[in-house]
Amino acid sequence: MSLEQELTTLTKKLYGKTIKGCNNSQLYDAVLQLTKDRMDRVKVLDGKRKVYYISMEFLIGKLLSNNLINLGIYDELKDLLEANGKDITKIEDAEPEPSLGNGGLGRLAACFLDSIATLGLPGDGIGLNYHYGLFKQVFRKKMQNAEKNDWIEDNSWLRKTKTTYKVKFGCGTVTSVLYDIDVVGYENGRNKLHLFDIKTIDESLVKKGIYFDKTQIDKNLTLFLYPDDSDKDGNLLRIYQEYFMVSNAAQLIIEEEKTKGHDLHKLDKHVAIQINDTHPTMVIPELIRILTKKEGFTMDEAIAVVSKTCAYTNHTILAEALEKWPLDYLKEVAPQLIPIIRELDKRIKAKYKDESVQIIDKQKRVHMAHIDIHYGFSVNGVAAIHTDILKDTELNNFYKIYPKKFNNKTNGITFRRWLMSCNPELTALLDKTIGTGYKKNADELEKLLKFKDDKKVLDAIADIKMKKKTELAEYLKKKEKVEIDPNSIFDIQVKRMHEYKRQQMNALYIIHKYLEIKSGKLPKRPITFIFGAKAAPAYVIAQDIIHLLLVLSDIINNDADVNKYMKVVMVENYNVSYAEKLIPACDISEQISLASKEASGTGNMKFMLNGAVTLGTSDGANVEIHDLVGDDNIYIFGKDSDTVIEHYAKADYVSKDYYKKSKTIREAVDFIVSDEVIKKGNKKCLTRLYNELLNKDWFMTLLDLEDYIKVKDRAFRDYEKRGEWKKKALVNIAKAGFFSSDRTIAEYNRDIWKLK
Ligand code: 26Q
Repeated sequence: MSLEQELTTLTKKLYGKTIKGCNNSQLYDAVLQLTKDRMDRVKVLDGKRKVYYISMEFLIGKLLSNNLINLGIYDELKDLLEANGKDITKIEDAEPEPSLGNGGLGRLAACFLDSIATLGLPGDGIGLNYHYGLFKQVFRKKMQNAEKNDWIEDNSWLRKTKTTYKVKFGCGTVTSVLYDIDVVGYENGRNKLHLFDIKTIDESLVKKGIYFDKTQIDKNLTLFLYPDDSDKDGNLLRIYQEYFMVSNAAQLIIEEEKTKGHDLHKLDKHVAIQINDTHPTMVIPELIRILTKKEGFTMDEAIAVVSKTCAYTNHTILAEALEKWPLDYLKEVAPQLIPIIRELDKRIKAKYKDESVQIIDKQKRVHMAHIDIHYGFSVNGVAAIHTDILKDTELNNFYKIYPKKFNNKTNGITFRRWLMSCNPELTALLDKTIGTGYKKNADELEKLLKFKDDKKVLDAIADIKMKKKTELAEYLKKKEKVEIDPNSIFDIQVKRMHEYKRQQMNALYIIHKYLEIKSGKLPKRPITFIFGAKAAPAYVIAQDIIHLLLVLSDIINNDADVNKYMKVVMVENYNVSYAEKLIPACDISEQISLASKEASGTGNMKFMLNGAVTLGTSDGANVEIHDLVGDDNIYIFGKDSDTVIEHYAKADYVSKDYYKKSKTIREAVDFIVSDEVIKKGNKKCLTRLYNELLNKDWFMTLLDLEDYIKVKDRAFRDYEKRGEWKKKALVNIAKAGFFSSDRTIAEYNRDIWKLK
């Protein structure tokens, strides 16, 4: 059946209408069904060994375009719809966006699933089916408010399966239900994302905003991702979620192995389990528990085989993000795991006296990462510098014990979404200029370098950038009620709000620029500063930074002397779909974390691929971007990670010293609590932020501020050398091939999973 016949049959069946007769939301339902039917026909990937990627987060974004691209029918369907007077992008608007992740770690998991299937490797994701996911951000009175994101509809990518398991908690047993989402690779086979839910979920528990009774586990378990974990009940709920996920994962893996007739004693020959940060760590003791209690293994046998099956990825060195759960909490949630965890701990204590490598510490807290490192066969960081820091400092004591376990896997992104889907114009230009081979082999993007001096190609890239900026300006006008000039420089920082990412430093630059303009020093070209960021509801200073940005945007955008030269836009509810609009329109990509703190970053890669130039510190994958593009095609500033690590070691960073030494810094910081700002904002929030910067500044904003201002101003000046800037954009695109998640996954497979 032709695509046209297939779609018409569906529109008739669902709505009794022709394609032309349907509205966009009806067409979405029909196209969704058509895509699912086509996906059913794609071969299921299998092989001797299979990987299970377990993660509390899969930030998949909308799936329609991606699936159509991977099936190879996007263009055909687009043309068919167009012939019927319909616009495929409008149809995609009808798809709700799930928010099953916070940020980088969750989005990485989604890119990885795409690449695993694209490389033809058998591998499924395992996670949770949060009904409201991460909160939806709404601004009121220049403050962030959190609302639930209701994304599950009757017709969706989720397929309810017959699989259910029992999961035993200290407080009783719950029954799980499994939902699957199919994952098709680009011109390749099919895997699954398994999302577990509870049978007794009760959405009516959520009364207002994102508040609900945290103690009714049998009703609330899968309502939200990361409930506010600032209190004990929040922490406990998080542990309930983690145990629920891994208990289901362990049961599913063992069931699949048995169905295949595999001997569980050879589990490691058939299964690799990738533990995405420490959140799924309990899968290790849980598997050991099942093998010893139900499958007749001795403890030694179970530990040996599980240790050869599980591999751990570390995504952060921030102390507060490393999970250390009180043993009592774990006991409350999953008492049956306690003897296993104690046994694992006993074996380590017998072997090593060093306190820093123990599993259970003197305060009776369980260090989850330590379980992974001792009882897994691989430990990887997510960018070269991050892995080096793990080896040399953070996990040095472990590295000395297990040097062979440690390896680096620099993150990557799927080009299907972050180029082909979000920037079809650039994709078409690349197809025309270097052929289409780069879609399967991203290194071929380097062919573009041959056109470094080709005016036609350079202009074409610049024209596409202008088109994407114009589209974004139109979108922001509708969505955020703000008018921006596509001829201005688009300087964009989008990522979770966190002090280490230093959005506050960008805010201080903006203040500095504002004060300069007020004093008559005008920029050559207007600048549009764009932010997007959600802050954890319990993270007070992060909320204050959002507030400051909203206040600044109010002051600046409404000041007739200034708004000709600069504007500030903080977009509401930044998510994957928003990223897909912002990233292709960016000129300058802000990657300004305190060196050593951003494990990798992946936004940096998406921006580069779309021809933005990075302004960043020597942190995470910025270091590798720098190596690839060279000094002329990136703006690096600030102190390096060694210097920063030394400041922490010596505890000798005093922010006030920097404040006192520099008039520029003083003026910018003082402005936060000036009458002008306080009049438009909340005095308590602004004063708190001011005091934080002056008296603590744990992430050393003031350390790098002057250099940041200097280098950023240089970047803005360089933007005027249009010919040179266009070359920078071209080089960034050409060198982005390394950051394809296909490369990352090929490395995971070569060094860790060994699937084929
Ligand atoms: C910890 C304890 C208790 C509850 C929650 C957590 C928690 C939750 C989420 C800790 C960390 C996260 C998320 C981390 C994350 O997204 N890290 C990012 O991972 C990306 C992919 O590797 C990197 O590119 C980013 O640099 C890193 O910040």
